[in-house]
Amino acid sequence: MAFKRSTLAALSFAVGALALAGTSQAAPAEAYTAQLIPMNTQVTHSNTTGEARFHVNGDKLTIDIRVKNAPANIEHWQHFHGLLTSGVATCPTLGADANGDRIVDLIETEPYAGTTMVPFDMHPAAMDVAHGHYPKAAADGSYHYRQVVSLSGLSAAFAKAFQGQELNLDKRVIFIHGVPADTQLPGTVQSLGPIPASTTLPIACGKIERASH
Ligand SMILES: [Cu+2]
Repeated sequence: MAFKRSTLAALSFAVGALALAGTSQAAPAEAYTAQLIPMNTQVTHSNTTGEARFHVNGDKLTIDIRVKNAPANIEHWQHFHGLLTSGVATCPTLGADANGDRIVDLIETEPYAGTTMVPFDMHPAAMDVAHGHYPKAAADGSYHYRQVVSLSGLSAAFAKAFQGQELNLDKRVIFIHGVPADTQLPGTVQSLGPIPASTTLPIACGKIERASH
């Protein structure tokens, strides 16, 4: 009797495991990546690079961002930005420098990349761009940010903030921002409201593309 019961238990466990394996194979996993390219290197005096990866599995969205050669020992704001129309955002080049100060500031990115949308801070779905806690670069200028969020939760918060729009990651760009607060920036460098230009200065940008996996 005891033997039979444990055999049955083992069998049902095996069937359960098979069903689980089948489910995960059938789930439409989606992946996106962005290669981060440096911006405003004459201010940062370094080439800030890196990679962002997004992986969707069921309701789980995993956001994984690795950055190298960012200004060290400071927090770096990071978000995806996008257009409020259905258009596709692009990373601005030096041609975006409308006022000729040779710096592409946050406001000058808007015609290309649109508006700040989702913060990659500790609570992306809270959508609190200005008060979030962002990752801090180590002494060598590197950091690794990883968050797993509910896709439905983030999508709902996003739709509420942006007139029913969908996340549409492959229409967005990711920006890494921030130089030390004591950086001497020309007065022509614009920022968002009362936020210092050193906090919002873009230092890297990457177009988010759909990846096969
Ligand atoms: Cu941003």
